[in-house]
Amino acid sequence: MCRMGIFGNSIQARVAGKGLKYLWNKSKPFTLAVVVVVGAVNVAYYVKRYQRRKKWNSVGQDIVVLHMFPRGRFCPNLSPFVVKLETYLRMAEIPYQVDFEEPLGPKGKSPWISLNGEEIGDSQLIMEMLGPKYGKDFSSHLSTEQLAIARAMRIMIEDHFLWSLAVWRFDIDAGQAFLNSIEAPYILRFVIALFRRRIVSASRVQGMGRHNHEEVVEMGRKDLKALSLCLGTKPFLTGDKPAEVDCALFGFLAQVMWNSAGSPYLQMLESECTNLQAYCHRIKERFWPDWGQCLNPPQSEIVQ
Ligand SMILES: N[C@@H](CCC(=O)N[C@@H](CS)C(=O)NCC(=O)O)C(=O)O
Repeated sequence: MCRMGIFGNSIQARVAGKGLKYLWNKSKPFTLAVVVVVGAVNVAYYVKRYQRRKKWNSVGQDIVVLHMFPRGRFCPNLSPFVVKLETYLRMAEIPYQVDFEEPLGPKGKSPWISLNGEEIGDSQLIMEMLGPKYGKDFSSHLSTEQLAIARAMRIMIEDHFLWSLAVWRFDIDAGQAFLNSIEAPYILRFVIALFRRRIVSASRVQGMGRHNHEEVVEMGRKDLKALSLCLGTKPFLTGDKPAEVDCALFGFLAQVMWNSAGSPYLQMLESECTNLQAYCHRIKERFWPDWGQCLNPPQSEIVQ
């Protein structure tokens, strides 16, 4: 159901109004039955929504509830932005709980958080809000030039490589590696098939989806190469210490490492860009000692 509830916005309300008028002229009892059923569904939706919020608000003061899609089989999440934010919560040692019941938040995207009754969307905005609130700044020692490079790398990965990865995931690979990376019942597989079509058409609107597959892959490879060169032999992007930018980079590289079997990007990490592979393992070992437990199904031994 639409997150705003049935007839939750004015266009929908107008279309519904016209539809009801038409039905009313055709058959009054049938129209009344439709109104009762739709009303009941709406009430049930809002009751459930209210109950969930009551539960999230009772987790405790200053404890973050992180809302996300279901866990993956090889990586804690198939959304790079979820892995980014969860890695950050771990790095900043901010107490949090996870929720899978409502993965899409106030901006219609995942991840989002609830904190002390407030609902906040967007991984980056959330991190920028949590840092000062919990007194965590992992970039305070960086020069303005380092900060500028970190931002450029993050945007390259989150706003450009994202599309090369999305086109590979949902178009070139037709969702195969994606579906293999998640325990999905058949109904969810159907939803994912619809989601896949949406992403492919979004990639055309964005522009990446208009290139041929070779061009898309080459663009993604160039991004990874640039990131690999920028990382060089440093343990983390900006030096010896991990910073916020590493969470974002890890979120994406983790998708390549663990959720993109057979991709040209994974091949690259295993050949030309082994420093990115080592970087992934470094961050995983440091912030995800319970990695196996965060998979679905949980794994007791270390999954590479
Ligand atoms: N800028 C957002 C991007 C989040 C995002 O694009 N999430 C995707 C999953 S990777 C999503 O929720 N997609 C669902 C949709 O678009 O309906 C952030 O940093 O949180």
